Amino acid sequence: VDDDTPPQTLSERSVAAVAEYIKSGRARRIVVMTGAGISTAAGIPDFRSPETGLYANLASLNLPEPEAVFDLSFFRQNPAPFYVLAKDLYPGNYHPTVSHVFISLLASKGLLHQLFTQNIDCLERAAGIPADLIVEAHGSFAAQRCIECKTPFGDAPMREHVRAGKVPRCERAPECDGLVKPDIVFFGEALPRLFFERTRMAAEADLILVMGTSLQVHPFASLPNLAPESVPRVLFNLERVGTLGSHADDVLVLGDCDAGVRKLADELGWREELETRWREL
Ligand code: CNA
Repeated sequence: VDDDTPPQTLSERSVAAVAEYIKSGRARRIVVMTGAGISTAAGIPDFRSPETGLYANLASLNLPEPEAVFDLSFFRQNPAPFYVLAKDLYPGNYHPTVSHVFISLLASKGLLHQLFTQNIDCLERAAGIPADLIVEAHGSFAAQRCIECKTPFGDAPMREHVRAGKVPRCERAPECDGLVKPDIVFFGEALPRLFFERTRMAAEADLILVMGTSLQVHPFASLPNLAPESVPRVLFNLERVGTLGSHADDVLVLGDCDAGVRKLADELGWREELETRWREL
């Protein structure tokens, strides 16, 4: 869109105007869409940032290609690289970021309609966002099961195996002995049913916040396009992604997402509350 095209909903294309829109009470159904970029400040590398990205780090594991770590047929032959990654990413190792806490603040204020996350680090839950407002589009480490007979595997033994760097196997052994995998969506696997049940929430949004995602993985990548064009969309990301910036009411906040979120919190008068909550978490 031409930068001169006047917005329909916001008074102007700025963070201040987004804050004004929220404060006016017209944004009651805020839908947030997140990716690995909101967790990098916690110390978890994203996938695609060169040098620091997870794919770059996985080079040391001798994978045919980095994506293999999330490939089911590769996992069947060699589950070890996934469990190296799992040991690092396992919930409990990391602290939620300011961006996670901002989303939990939206929830506390009754403004969060739905959060769609691609992350598997469970930091949304750790930040106190109510479970029913979270759609973990690519699953998470919250539960695990046998890839053959689908029998669930306990949380406590899972934690033990991951910590010890051991690959867990189905407890129905010796009959089964299949590999156990967290309910993380691997390449070629279907997304959780909840994702499809909740996409209508994205269509109902009156404000969309997209944070820390390259929007390269489908069908997640099309979520920001489901609401009418007059619905403001704000992108907090290092780079411009997807169709963000092409609507007259899109606001691009390029740079570190925690910095962008702090700017919005300042404009909303929520900054102190945000910092306090983050510190006390
Ligand atoms: P991605 O493709 O790695 O993209 C991350 C995006 O975030 C890029 O556009 C970066 O420029 C941007 N970014 C990185 N750091 C920041 C920052 N501090 N502030 C603002 N923007 C930043 O990751 P996506 O989530 O888009 O890709 C989808 C995959 C990655 C999902 O299936 C995830 O499961 C998977 N993943 C998850 C985690 C996690 O759970 N924390 C970590 C790594 C990968």
